[in-house]
Amino acid sequence: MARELQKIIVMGLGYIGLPTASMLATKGHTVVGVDVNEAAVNTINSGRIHIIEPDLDILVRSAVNSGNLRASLVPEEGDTFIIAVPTPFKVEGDNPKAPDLSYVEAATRAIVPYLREDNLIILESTSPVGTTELIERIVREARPELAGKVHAAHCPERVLPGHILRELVDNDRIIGGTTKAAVAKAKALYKTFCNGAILETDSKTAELSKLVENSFRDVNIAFANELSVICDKLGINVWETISLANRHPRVNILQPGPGVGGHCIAVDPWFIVSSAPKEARLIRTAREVNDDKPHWVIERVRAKAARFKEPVIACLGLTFKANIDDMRESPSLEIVQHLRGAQIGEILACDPNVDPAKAPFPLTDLKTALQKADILLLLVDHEEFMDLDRELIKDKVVIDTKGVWR
Ligand code: SAJ
Repeated sequence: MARELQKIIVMGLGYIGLPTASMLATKGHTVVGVDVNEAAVNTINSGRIHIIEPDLDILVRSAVNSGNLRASLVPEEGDTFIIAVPTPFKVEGDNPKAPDLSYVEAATRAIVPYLREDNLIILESTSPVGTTELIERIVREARPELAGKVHAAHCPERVLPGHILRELVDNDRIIGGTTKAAVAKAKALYKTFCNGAILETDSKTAELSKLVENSFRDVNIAFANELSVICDKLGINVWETISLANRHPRVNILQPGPGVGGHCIAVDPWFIVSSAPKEARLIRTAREVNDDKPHWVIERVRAKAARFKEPVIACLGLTFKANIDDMRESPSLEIVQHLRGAQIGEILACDPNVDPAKAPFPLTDLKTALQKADILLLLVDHEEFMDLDRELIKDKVVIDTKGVWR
C-alpha cells in the first residue's frame, strides 16, 4: 500500500509534541507545529530547540531544513490534528488534585475553526477517562455541521525522557478511537514512523491504560520507598535487602529514593483517584507514600544536623531524576528548598546538570561543596556523583537517598 502523506497540525511543541512533529516531518509529512510560546516558535523555525533531550536538536534541524516542519503561533487547515499539551492538576472544590484540562480545551477550541469533514483529531496528552469524548463534544457544539464527520482518537505518548527518540519509534502504541474509522485512520498515520505494534481499542480504554502504566510504576516505587523507611527503623540496609529479594525469579522491586517527581508519575495517578475516589485506595496511598518521602528525608537531615553546632550541608542534585535538567515536581528541589528555610545550618546546593541561571537559588560547584560540607545529602544519582572518588567523602556524614555510595 502506498504511504499516504498528510498535512499534520501538532498543537504543543514540548517534550512530546516537538519530537513527534519532527519525526512525522522527516517521514515526508507536511507538519505545522503550533505553540503559544513565541520564543519557542522562533527557536524551532531557526532549526534549534528550546528543551533538552538527546539528539532532538539533530532531528529538529533536519526536519526544519527539509522544509517539512515549521512552527507557528496559530493553527491552520490540515488532515490530522495532534494535541500534545500539558495536563496538570488543579484544586477543584474539595479535590486538591483534580485534572486540569484547560490546555486540552484551549487547543481544541483553537483548531475548531480550521476543521473540515473527514479530519482526524488525535489526543496524545495523558488525560482522564472521557477526554477524547470531551474533545468531540467541544467540536460538535461549536461546529454542529461536522457532528459525526470528524474523527477522534487517543494515542497516549509513552516515551521516557532521556530516551524519547528511540522510544518514539520502538515502543508499542495504543490507539483508542471513538469509532472504528478513527482507529484505522490513526493507525495508518502512526505506522509511518512507529516500528512497535499498534494496539487497537476504544478511547476510554486507551485513556485508562496510559494512566494505569504510570500508576503501576508509582505503586511499585511506593513499595520501595516504604521498605526504605521500614529498613531504616530496623537498622537494615534497604539496598541489600532489595537486591537479595530480587534474586527470586518472580520478584522485581524498584529502587527507593527521595520521592517521586516529574510531570507524569507524580501527577497521572491522581486522575484515576479523581475518577474513582472511593475505589482507588491503593493508588491514592501510593501517591501519599511517595509524597511523604521528601519529609522523611528532611527529618533525617535534621537529626544528623543536630549533632553539629553550625553544620554545612551540601545537597547533591536538584532534578527529578538522573542525568537530565528537568526540575518539574522534583522531590530533591522540594527538600533543598525546605532545608534552606529550616535554619539548621548552611545549605549548599549543587547540580552539574542545572543551568545556574535557571536555578531558583545560587548553586555551588561540586568541588567546593565537597570541600566545605560536614554533611553530604545525595539526592540524585547523576553520573558525576556516582563516579566520585570515595576518598573525598570518607570523613563526611553521608545521607545517601539513592544508595549509590554503598
Ligand atoms: N523513580 C524511583 N525509583 C525507581 C524508578 C523511578 O524513585 O526505581 C523515580 C525517579 O527518580 C523520578 C520518578 O520516579 O523521580 C519518575 O521517573 P521514571 O523514570 O520512572 O519516569 P518518567 O516520569 O521520566 O516517565 C514515565 C514513564 N512511564 C513508565 O515508565 C510507566 C514514561 O514511559 C512515560 O511516557 C512518562 O512517564 C509519561 O510521559 O507519562
